[in-house]
Amino acid sequence: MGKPEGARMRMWMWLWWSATVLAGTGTAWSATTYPTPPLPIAPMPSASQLRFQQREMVLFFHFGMNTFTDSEWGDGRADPATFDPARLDARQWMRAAKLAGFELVMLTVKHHDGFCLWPTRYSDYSVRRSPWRNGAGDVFRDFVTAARDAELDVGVYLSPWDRHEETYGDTVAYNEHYMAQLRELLTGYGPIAEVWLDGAKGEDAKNMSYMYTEWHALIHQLQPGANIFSDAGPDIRWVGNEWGEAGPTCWSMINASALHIGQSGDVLGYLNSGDPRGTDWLPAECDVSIRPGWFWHANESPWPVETLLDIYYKSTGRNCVLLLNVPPNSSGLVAAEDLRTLIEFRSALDDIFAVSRAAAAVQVLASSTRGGPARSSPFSPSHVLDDDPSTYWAADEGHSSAFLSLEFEDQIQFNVLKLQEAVAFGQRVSKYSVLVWAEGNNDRAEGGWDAVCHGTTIGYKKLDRFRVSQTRRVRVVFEEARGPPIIASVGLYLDSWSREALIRPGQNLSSGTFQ
Ligand code: FUL
Repeated sequence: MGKPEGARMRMWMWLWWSATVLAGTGTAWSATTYPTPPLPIAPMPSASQLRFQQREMVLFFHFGMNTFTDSEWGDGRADPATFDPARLDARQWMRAAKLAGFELVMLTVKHHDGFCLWPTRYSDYSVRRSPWRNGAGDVFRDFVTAARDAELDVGVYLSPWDRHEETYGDTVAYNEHYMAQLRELLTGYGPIAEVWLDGAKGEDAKNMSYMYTEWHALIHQLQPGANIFSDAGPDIRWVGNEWGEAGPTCWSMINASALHIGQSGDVLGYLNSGDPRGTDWLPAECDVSIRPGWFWHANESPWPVETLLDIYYKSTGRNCVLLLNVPPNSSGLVAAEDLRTLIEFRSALDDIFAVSRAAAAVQVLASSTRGGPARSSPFSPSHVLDDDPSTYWAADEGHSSAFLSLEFEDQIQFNVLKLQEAVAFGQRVSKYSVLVWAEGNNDRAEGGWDAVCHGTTIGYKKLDRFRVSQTRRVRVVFEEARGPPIIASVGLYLDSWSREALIRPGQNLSSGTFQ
């Protein structure tokens, strides 16, 4: 039989009281009514793709025979005796990576010329035949050891096009050769976080087919945590240019069936912006060099830090990962001027993003919140201010347009907005605006909202720059989305580094995001 009526009543009162006290004011949930997290909207990222996006930047090192021959695409005929980096010190490369705040470093262990930076058993065109360390050196080993010591993850670029290897042109023999080299690299050097493959090929290249399906399967078999980059994935896609610029609209989704490695000429725009109806989660990586060339050349210098910042805003700040190349010089060191630029780049980023003005908000209001507007809600709008990417505000079911308002006690000043979706639930927002409240004055007695920026996609991270605004109230209106918006973070910053006129490769300078 049940408990007597009085005891049952007291139990319910106690449950109600403890839930209310624990939850603070407003609606409280008992265990049975606790609102569930929202349904994701497919496609969704894998764990390693999420990890990839959270890194935000990767440091690329182009180093090899080209470093000594002043070339970009070696023909595979340079004498191995030419490779002799007298002061090679991979620890210095890692110091550069750490100072600049990178977590993953990637090396070109073989570029198109076929010269191998590790003593492969499958070719005689390698460091083994060079005078460097009397042929007993292994650049990749040094690289991996230094990276592990510095707690950096490792990626590897093994060029499919090989201008030296004599089996190149024979489909079966070369695929066997390439896969044997992949095996050496993926079994002999510990965990590999990224494998970078490209479809680049000269017009004079011998005709043959690469067995991508088998390559990809082998990589995932040997290194299940590795993301594979190529024009077409399967884990990371190319952004469609080599100057590090994603489209202002950039979805992590795309239809991979429309992409083919090495045949991206017709789909550069598609790669650049992704596809809201895409069935595959394939976030983009934006490769760009700190200098005009991918390899080090004595007569080239790094871009100014303002250019790097602009690249950062247009890659990391557009839902992509920036893959920045810093080519070590012929002594085997990152050149002093590159190091200086990297350090300046880091201090600019720290200077801009260290303090979010949004953190001073006394209140964050939302047009709706999943499960109801309780302060203790697991989906409360206040989560957009914490630094925890796993907490988020979720608009209520059925509300694919919604807004967040941040209220401040004192006026704040900012010219950069950061928005982050909780992309583990799929990418959703396709149109938003940012409004600031203008206090009443002679022209406008009542005050009103002014738009400072309009955007389309958000994704893992979106950064917008606009004129300096001063206000006590900021409202982000999510106008259109594939479902209720789920926002992990809102940040407001003051950037005094960016300039409207920037010198950068391959870009129309008048098309900045300033308004
Ligand atoms: C391209 C190559 O042809 C360039 O030399 C460079 O390595 C760049 C990152 O990828 O496909």
